[in-house]
Amino acid sequence: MFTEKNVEFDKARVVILPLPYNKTGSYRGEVSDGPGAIFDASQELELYDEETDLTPADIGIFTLSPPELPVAPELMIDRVYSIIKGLIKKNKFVVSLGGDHTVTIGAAKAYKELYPNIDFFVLDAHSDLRNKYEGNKFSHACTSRRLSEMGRVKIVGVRSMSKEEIDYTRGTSHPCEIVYMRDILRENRNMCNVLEGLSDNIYLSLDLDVLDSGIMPSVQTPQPGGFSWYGILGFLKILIREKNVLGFDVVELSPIQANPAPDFLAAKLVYKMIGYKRFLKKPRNL
Ligand SMILES: [Mn+2]
Repeated sequence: MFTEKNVEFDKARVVILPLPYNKTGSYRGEVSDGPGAIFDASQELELYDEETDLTPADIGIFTLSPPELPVAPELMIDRVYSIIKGLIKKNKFVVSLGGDHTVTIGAAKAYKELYPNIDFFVLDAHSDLRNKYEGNKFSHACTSRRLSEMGRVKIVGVRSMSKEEIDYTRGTSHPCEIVYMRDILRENRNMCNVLEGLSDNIYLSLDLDVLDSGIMPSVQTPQPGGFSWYGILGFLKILIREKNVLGFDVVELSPIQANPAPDFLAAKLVYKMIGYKRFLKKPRNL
């Protein structure tokens, strides 16, 4: 569904940008296959959404061809930044599909430049706050650290981090806050509390490993104890209703051939998020 045959680029309000980048990933898997697998699975989904009783695709969704991305992370980030900046200026709501989480840095740079008061909301099992990982400042393990150098970042769903990372959040000079998954599950932090202190304008980055590894094994570094399907939907609904989400990415899908269910989950999640953005937020919906 992510490209309806009768939708032209000029008429589409939502543009899907596949970013099959895989330079810095660790452990295993081909994260560069993620956007293609999400696109393929999207073709099998119903256009009608039974939850909202509406058809989100009516807005016009157009999927771009994957751009040529340089291998060097700094150059890739610059390329992603300029593509996304161009799309925002054309009044497109951009949905980026990774690929390695590093692509988020390019997207964040574009949004921060055009919306200086924007905050970054990251859903991720990992805090990704290392300054360097294996000597690389642009590893996927450093994404939120790079975001925190651009603006305020709230990282939600965390259940794995290093001592270096917790020490960084305890420093006073960096506008960075962690919300642990265990606290969300204990329900001693409801969603409205989690949104406290954030700007109205939000850029959202969703690393699929924030989901429980039982339903989302197709990631490079799976973590137990994450969001359920209805858990993440409930969370996203409140975020999208309460805040002005200006764009988002869904990253780190590393498809497992023998198990396509996570690819379908990712495609459906993206479509749900487009639907929520369109129908829950008034008057600033899509
Ligand atoms: Mn992660």
